[in-house]
Amino acid sequence: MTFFKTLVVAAALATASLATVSMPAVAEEVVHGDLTLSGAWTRATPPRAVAGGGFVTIVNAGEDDRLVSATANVSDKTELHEMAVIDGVMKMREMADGIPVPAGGTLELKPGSYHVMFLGLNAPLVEGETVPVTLTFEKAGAVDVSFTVEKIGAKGMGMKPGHGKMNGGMKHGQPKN
Ligand SMILES: [Cu+2]
Repeated sequence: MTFFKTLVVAAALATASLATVSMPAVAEEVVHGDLTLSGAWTRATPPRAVAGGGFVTIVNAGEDDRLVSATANVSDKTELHEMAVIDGVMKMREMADGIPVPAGGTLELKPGSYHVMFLGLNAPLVEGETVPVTLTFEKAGAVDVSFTVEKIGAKGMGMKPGHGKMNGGMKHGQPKN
């Protein structure tokens, strides 16, 4: 019995320390029908930034679906975007028809690729806070996900050239050609 008690105490201690260490970094996982959404995050923004990007991984265990819209109250508008290098220039455009989520596949919104775009931020995104976002799918319907705000410059170094400059002044959603 003493041995068992010791084990229980050890387990409790381990759990306690784990919780303390891992809390800030772990984003929630949301299961909605055949869809599993995980690792939702966005990036803290400097004081006068007008836009921010949101990222999340969507695993689809079911039929073909499509992410058709995103809504959030941190910004005037929330759009679905694609970023890609076209003729050597990093550009982004709105995915007006949404983004396919293939049957049995994964849609990854990540820096340098597809992302949720918060346009016209009402206030800077602050590290450690969360941004509630509703993602709507053609078939699966609406799913609420909390995006964790990570520090400025977090992860996705590939996104810095595009979004960094964009925040500084490049007109968004208006490719030059
Ligand atoms: Cu964008």
